[in-house]
Amino acid sequence: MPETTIPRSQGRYTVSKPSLQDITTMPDPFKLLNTLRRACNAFRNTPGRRGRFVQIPDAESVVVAGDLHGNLTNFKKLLDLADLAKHPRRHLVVQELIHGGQRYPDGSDASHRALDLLAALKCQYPDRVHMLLGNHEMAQWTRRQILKAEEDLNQMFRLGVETAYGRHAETIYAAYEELFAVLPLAIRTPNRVLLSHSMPNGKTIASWDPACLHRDDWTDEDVGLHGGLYAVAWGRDTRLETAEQFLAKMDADLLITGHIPCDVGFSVPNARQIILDTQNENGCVCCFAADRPVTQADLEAGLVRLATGKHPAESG
Ligand SMILES: [Mn+2]
Repeated sequence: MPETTIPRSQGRYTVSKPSLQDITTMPDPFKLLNTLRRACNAFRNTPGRRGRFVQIPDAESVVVAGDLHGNLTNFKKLLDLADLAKHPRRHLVVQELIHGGQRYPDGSDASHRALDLLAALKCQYPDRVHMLLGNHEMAQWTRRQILKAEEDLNQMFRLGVETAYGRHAETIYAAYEELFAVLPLAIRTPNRVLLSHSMPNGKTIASWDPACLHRDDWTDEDVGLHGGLYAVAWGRDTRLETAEQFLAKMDADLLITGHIPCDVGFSVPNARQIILDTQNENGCVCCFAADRPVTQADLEAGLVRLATGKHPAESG
């Protein structure tokens, strides 16, 4: 697949033009619809789920990725690395699958294909595959405008669904919205590692109420600019004191988030938190034991760069 890096003024995405074959091998829309609906049910029925929070009841290990933004190459590498078939007590967590630089020849956003892959995986491993709602999915779902380089990302996503599914696009798009509506925003592993896309910022954390995560329903206020769910998807704070307050409210010890771009695939902003970014060629994930206590150093030791399959320190 030929790749070109678009000019800086258009953002940091790498644009890939899929071949004709990619387009002609789109899944049958009726099969996809069935898969998406089954996946939605599986998300609703995930063991340990309460509202938009999942307490993983039992796991030997967890593989968690940062933002993927439609990068199917990295998504497939992640699946190879996680190898869920061979590790029956391993869980996989992905986040922020949509928007970004993966485009159809007409320029529309091809990132919906990552949702298709996720849905198939959720059907295959309903108890062990998870996705965290990112701010981009939240924006698409709540129709809050999100721009990058003056491009309306929600509209580009819709156009991509139309490019792929033509007259079935509206029905498929509605199924994606249903999927967004059931995705959790926080997951806690058995050994108290909290996984979320982001965290509320320092100004709001004191008044932020985790109850918003424990309800199945939500209000416009929850997902609005000052809402509790909005804060978990859109925050930009990475200070230790904020992370500690968030972890205390979520009854967890360590935090792994995405959301913030990291050129080297990860960042360690404070003594409780690791940020993962899995969307580019340096993309990293974290693989860690979930059946025993872990430290921040253990989580750092579990970093893997997808391109090399090695710890980023060994990847050069
Ligand atoms: Mn994000």
